[in-house]
Amino acid sequence: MNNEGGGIATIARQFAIDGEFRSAAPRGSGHINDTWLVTFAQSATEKRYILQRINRSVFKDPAAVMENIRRVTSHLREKLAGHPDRERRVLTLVPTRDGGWWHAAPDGSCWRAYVFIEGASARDLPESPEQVFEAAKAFGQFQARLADLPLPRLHDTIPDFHNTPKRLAALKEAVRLDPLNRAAGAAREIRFVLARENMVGLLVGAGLPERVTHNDTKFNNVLLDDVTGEGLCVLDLETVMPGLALYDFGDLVRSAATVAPEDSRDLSNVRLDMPRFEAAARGYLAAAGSFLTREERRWLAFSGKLIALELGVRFLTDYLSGDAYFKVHREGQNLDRCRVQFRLVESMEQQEEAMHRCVERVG
Ligand code: ADP
Ligand code: GN1
Ligand code: MG
Repeated sequence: MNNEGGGIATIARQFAIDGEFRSAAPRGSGHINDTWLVTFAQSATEKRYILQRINRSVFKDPAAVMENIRRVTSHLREKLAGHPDRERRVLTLVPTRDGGWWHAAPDGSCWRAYVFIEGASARDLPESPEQVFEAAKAFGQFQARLADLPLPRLHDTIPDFHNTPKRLAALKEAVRLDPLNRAAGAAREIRFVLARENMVGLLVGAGLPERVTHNDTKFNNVLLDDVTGEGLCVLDLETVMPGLALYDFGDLVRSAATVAPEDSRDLSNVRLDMPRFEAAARGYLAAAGSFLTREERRWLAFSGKLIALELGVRFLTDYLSGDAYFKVHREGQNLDRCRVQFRLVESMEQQEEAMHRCVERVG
């Protein structure tokens, strides 16, 4: 991902940004979109923005995605009225010069821009339980602030995104088709999933309330303040849509209550880290505890295991299908990612009782 021969400058100029384009550099480590940090000279200073190319094969309806983001950011902004640091606590979309919220380029690609939030960072892995607490609190607050989002219902930007039974069905189909003859080399992982088939339908079948949820609460989708360490702003809003509160807690647990990279090839230090899990539960409940039902609380400890299994299934499906969905930077990376998630599942199975006790203690 480079400046693509000045193409980024041309795209950036489509947005209503004053001043002269200066530079563009790739940003972040997301698996789906392409993100650049772009700089414009404005009088004597430089101002920074985030420019993103929306992945069109993942997000089939960019207009629906952008309408959701627009509604969600406006609502969050209202909720933060009067907050002295409001501009750093919610994403600000930059309109295009022709008054839209996204730019459709002649080559069919779709782009959006945000004001860059200064003095804050997103990390792939937490450095401490305190950082996990802050991220969890920010995601809990995000759900709390969106609980009274006025109707209509948000668009389902990716239908059945966290429908684990359908994710399993897609895996079985990939195994059946096996276009690259990779299934034999992943036989252990396929067996691992089949042995856990009975857990995939538990959350969707639990009769839990539908809420507005983020659905991609990976640790690196929240900015932490560089000075105070506070969980400042939730990012990556394309999958904000109706869902279960537990999807967000579960995804945070699998990405933050851990000490190893998501694609680690050394599985020896992949585990559910209990101090980080406790921090996730404390942070999330500090913000979301007021609205969660007793039934939702009952599933908190389970949700991390389910989302780890589901994500492992998704990585494995993509590996078998030829790595068309998640970006890969080396051969076998999606299989490595799958193995990490499955190792996390095993670790959570081993610590299930302790996780339940922890939720009860902090809740
Ligand atoms: P992806 O879908 O590729 O994960 P994200 O929206 O999460 O894209 O953005 C990728 C990275 O860009 C983030 O992890 C963060 O470092 C940075 N980023 C995104 N938006 C902003 C923003 N408004 N201000 C500062 N940094 C941002
Ligand atoms: C993708 O875009 P990013 O990197 O934040 C994926 C998530 C996965 C995550 C795994 C739209 O998130 O569902 O949990 O990778 N996003 C989408 O790292 O599929
Ligand atoms: Mg992201």
